Amino acid sequence: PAPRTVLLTGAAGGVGTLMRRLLPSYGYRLRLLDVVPIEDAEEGTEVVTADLADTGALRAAVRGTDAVLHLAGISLEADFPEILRANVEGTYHLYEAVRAEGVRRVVLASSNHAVGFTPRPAGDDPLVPVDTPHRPDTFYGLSKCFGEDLASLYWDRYGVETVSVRIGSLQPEPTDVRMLSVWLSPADGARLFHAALTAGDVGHTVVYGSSANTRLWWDLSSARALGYQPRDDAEAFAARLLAEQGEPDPARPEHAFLGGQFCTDPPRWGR
Ligand code: 15L
Repeated sequence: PAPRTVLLTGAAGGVGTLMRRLLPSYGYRLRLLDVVPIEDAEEGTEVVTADLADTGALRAAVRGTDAVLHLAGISLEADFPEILRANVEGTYHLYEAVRAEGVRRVVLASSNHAVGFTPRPAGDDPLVPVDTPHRPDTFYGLSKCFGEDLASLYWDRYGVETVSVRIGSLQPEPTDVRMLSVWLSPADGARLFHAALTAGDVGHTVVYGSSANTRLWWDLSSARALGYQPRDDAEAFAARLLAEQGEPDPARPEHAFLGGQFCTDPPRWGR
């Protein structure tokens, strides 16, 4: 049966806020979890305010759900102890709660920064495949590599299914030339998460998360195999962004790799 009650972790964050508005139209009943209190939840939506380190509260939040969309964690670079606590230990606590409560599936917010030091394809180069080796560009990206491997372990050992989504840039509009390649529109994000929540027998599947961008760098075929049909293309924003910022110069290190600025001068959490 299709999942109905879905726990959304990190529901107060950037992606969480967009998704909690879009996913109910697919028929989901959302339970929202965040360490930050959520005051503006839709009528009738359950809200849990808890840290992932509070294992009792986390188990109670997971209990009775059909699936978890795990977006919680630090979303930029930070010092290693902070990444360790929020992203590494936090994701471990989430999977332990899921295993203990018998929840069948997790959709995990991984990131392109798990493979951020992969060179950008140019000319006739093939798109970056989903099984390209991990090449994290930050401790943040390294924590996403950990999350993917944790998901693999919990599938092989405990039969917990995961779709790990290496999200590009999920925000309302592309704001720089890199996003002409990696943008995931909010509407396509909801389509992709819905596909990841409902596709049959995913085991542990890794997919890239972006719209059908003309300048795509990576291979969306594993996402399409789940039933994802993107409708948006960042190219609609290309003329304006290229006029403002110019064509990216591949000789510059911030334009040489998938991760962009994360490879040179990563934006930091909380600053
Ligand atoms: C990410 O993983 C970050 O969470 C987000 O803030 C963006 O920077 C995005 O990647 C990106 O690559 O644009």
